Amino acid sequence: MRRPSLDAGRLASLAPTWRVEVLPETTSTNAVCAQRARAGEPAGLVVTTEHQYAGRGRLDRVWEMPPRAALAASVLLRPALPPERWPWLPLMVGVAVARTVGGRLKWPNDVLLGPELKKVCGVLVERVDVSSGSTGGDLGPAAVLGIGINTSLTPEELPIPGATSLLIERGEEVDRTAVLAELLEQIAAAYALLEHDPDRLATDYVALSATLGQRVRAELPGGGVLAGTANGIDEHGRLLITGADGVESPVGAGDIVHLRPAP
Ligand code: BT5
Repeated sequence: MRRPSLDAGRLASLAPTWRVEVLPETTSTNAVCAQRARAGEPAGLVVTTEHQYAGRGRLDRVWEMPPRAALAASVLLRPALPPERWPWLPLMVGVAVARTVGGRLKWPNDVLLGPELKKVCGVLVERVDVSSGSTGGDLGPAAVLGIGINTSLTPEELPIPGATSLLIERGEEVDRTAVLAELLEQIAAAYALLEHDPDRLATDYVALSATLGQRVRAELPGGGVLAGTANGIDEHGRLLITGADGVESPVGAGDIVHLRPAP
């Protein structure tokens, strides 16, 4: 199978908005990007690679991708957002990726594709606080937006049965450079909404959600489980789940399992 390298020349044309660096291989683009943020790198850096061999998921899980068969990218922002709007950053990235690949969102930001709504993309957003006095201190906190998109994995290469790739769903070769360029455009657009029109971003998020209206099980970070109907997103980006007892609980972190549509 043809698996071309990323086209660094084409990506260079996205400057000055985005400064894209293509690494031949690396542990984790998020780790590299966070390190650069700590060293004082301004917003707009994008780290991507042909081969990410120690990719990270949420909660210390691993993110796997064969060389050149997937896109791993980390985008550095220095959001000047009020603190209560930071939790919307991961949802904002979900909107941008869903638009890029034509997918739908499982809360908070897994991007699902195809008739069986399988996972084509995972997002890991990390905040980097830099103490004042160090190189990047006066730049304010950074957000590293880590995005992993399965572009041309074959069925045999999928790490879990619930995963899919653009190649599998579209049945045609995927140009990773074009996907990254479109993704960065969509991130710029969604981030502008988060800054200037957060209500509109929330409306867009809801329209792309595959979770709302579903019966779900939330597996909470502390080990608890909450079952019910997902029926809203609150102003902090939390998923609102109404249990059988009619009590509505906001969930701010955890894994959501879709059970079936609510009656
Ligand atoms: C995520 O975690 O979905 C966030 C993944 C973020 C990866 C990007 S790649 C660029 C940047 N640099 C990094 O180091 N990370 C970011 P989570 O929801 O915890 O899902 C992780 C789980 O998804 C794993 O435990 C596997 O079950 C599954 N998984 C691993 N690789 C996958 C893949 N390629 N496609 C679909 N599922 C995968």
